Amino acid sequence: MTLVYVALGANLADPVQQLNQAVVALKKIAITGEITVSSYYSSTPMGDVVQPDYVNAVACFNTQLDPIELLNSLQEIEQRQGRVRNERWGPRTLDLDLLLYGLDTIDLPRLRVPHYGMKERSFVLIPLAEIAEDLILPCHQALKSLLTPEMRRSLHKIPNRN
Ligand code: PH2
Ligand code: MG
Ligand code: MG
Repeated sequence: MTLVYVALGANLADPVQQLNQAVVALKKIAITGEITVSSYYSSTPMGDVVQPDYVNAVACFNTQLDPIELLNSLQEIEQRQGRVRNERWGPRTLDLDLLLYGLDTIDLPRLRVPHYGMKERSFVLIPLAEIAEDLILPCHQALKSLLTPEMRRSLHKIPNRN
């Protein structure tokens, strides 16, 4: 059994509803159906593509799936919710990124864990810190040491039901 952290993001087709639906799906792959989900946050898009603001959150749960099985499950959920893989960093109905798989470091063609961009992204670190404030990353860095006041200012909590 492994404790995993997954980042959720959406900016199309009713993003809050997309995240709500994804949370229901994640519960089905979590042991005993228990997951912890951060608040939902509105965040401006990272990258150069002009697109709507994102709704982002982070979820954490225990699973018996191995990393590739978990990745397959996450991609299945994305696809069920209408994800079309097109532009890099472009808009999407649902993005589920595996951030952490226990303390494992994974470097496979399909899967790099910890997620390569997580240490710089406010829309990952702020919700992650909300549900795991004392987390130590596999590289031995404390999550708290990565947070800056600018990161905190860049995100806004929003209601998780609409
Ligand atoms: N995801 C992207 C590209 N840009 N920007 C924000 N704010 N949040 C995201 O989840 C996001 C993004 C591609 O995965
Ligand atoms: Mg992704
Ligand atoms: Mg992503």
